[in-house]
Amino acid sequence: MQHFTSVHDVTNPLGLVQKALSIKKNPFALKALGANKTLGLLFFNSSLRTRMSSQKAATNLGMDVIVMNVTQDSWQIEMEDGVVMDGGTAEHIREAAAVMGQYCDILGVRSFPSLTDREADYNERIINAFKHHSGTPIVSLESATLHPLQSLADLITIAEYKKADKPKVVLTWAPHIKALPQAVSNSFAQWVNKTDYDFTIVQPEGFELKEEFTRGANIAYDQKEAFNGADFIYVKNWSSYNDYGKVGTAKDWLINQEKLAVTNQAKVMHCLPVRRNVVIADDVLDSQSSIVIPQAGNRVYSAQAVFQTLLETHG
Ligand code: AN0
Ligand code: CP
Repeated sequence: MQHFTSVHDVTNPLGLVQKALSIKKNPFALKALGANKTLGLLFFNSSLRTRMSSQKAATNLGMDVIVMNVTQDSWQIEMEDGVVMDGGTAEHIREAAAVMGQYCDILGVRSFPSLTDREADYNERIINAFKHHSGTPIVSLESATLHPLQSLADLITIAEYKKADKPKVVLTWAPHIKALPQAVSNSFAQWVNKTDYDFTIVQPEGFELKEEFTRGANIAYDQKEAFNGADFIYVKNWSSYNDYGKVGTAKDWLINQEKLAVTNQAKVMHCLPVRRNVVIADDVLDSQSSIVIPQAGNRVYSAQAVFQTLLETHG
């Protein structure tokens, strides 16, 4: 594995899920593998889980970690090529990424989309610039369009909780007050499509995700019908891909206990952070239906499986 920025970087995605499950049983076995290796974690945006779980995963592997909030702590970085840098940016990504590559053996990058310029966002300019200029393996800590460390943790969690070989998994859109990225949902779809699970994505008209990621899933518009017999309900808001960045506030899409009645005692998942009683009701989050906390716990083993594989590949 050269980088970890989408499911396409992984030769055997389901094998990586199994590897993470075995790491979870014995997380400190490879303390020597990461000795004298440095992980750099670069945040252009906020994070709780990704930040803490990546640090913990790296520590479990014996690595050193440098964390930087890029937009606050370092120089403002120029992303455009060929510009006269006489404005607010003090340093070009070409130098910044290359210098970070001098200090780090693996670089993780979090950079959210603008949600105003679809073409720029879907071209993944920032993560690709790090790939091109850093000279190190790049791990996505959630890019403009994908969040593969989250999706790997999601598949680990489903593997742990599923009662049938081919559970019915439903990704449902839920309302929100702000424009959120499509990244978590695009990525979840991309990874679940690598399994043989029964997979449905349900959303209001106009909130369909990009087909490149969803191809293979059942696309539905009736939430109640989609929930029928479901084993897992994966809840996420995303802003519109077609009417790019449009916020969806349809309150009747909120997930509550009443809606779970038609499911097969479904477990409810969410990547977090979640706004209570906007996206998911208290009566779900505070019930046995919710597995959002163990799901977040699995972010450690997701990151650890990825860092271990990169260390094994790059020596
Ligand atoms: C982000 C998103 O929806 O992509 C991060 C989720 C892991 N969520 C928010 O900004 C609330
Ligand atoms: N799920 C997730 O990536 O959370 P953070 O944004 O807190 O890292």
